[in-house]
Amino acid sequence: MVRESRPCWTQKWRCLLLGLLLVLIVGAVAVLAAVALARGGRPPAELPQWKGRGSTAHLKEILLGRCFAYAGLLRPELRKDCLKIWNAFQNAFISKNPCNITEQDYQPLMALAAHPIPCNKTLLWSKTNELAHRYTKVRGDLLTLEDTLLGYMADGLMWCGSPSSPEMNYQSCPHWLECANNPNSVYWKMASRIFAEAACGVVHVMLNGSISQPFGNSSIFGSVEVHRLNPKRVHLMKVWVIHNLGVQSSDSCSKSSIKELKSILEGRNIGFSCEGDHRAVQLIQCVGNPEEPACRAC
Ligand code: N1C
Repeated sequence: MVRESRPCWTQKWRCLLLGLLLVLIVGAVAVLAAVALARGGRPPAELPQWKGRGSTAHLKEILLGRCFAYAGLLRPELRKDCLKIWNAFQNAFISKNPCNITEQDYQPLMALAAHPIPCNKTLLWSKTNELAHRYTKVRGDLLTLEDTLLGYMADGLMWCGSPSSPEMNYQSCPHWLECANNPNSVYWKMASRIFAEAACGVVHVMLNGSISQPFGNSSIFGSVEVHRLNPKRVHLMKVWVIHNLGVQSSDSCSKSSIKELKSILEGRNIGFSCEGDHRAVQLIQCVGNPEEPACRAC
């Protein structure tokens, strides 16, 4: 009897231990899966594949760094809370469909980051991104959107999320041809609208005379900013049409697209003036190309 009961006990212990081990393994797997799910840790392959480039690496660090640099060093009098601004920024698009972003999503961010812009200082631009910003850095008499907190923080960055994850999508983001209401386009359209609405006095715009349509009515300048200037506050738009150096500059102010801009402005009761190759801008172009014939004259 004793001999028979020993193996039976050993077997029972073995069964018990095996069962316990099984319970532990299943438990550990369940805990790991729960943690992964809570972190949204889905493998990257499950994120949708868009045609545009993905969110900028280290987006949070860059955006926060820029915010602290702007609000802490350049304009400390604005007293902005960069951590709150970052939270409002990410809440606009994280865990959301990147083709379905609305101005409402960005409303809290825009309210937190807004600050006044002095009259007669607004410089708008279209297809002259680099030159317009070189001009404002050198001259310091006009301000672009990138000289405000909203433009300064987001300049050159890309961002988007996904409804299936609380993380940024670093793989890809929708190209504007895939869907117009993507986080990037909605941001720039909204920030540009607010910037234009705040303008007063004389507003300048730098357009590219070396392309067939210096004024494009589907650009942000042509579709948003021109229509959002307040005629009660803005009385004149000074248009600068700039050509690439070395290209025979035609009389760009009489191009049909500039005439279209003139008629939109006059229809809105805003004055219009136009100048080809504004001298101060040309001199900035010449700094990089002193050998160009157009530059030798000076
Ligand atoms: O479409 P655009 O130019 O006419 O937009 C330019 C216009 C400027 O006056 C700015 O106030 O709209 C504002 N703006 C920016 O400040 C800006 N910075 C970076 C609009 N877009 C801006 N970007 C990016 O460049 C953004 O990704 C957007 O789609 C482009 C538009 O450049 P564009 O076609 O030369």
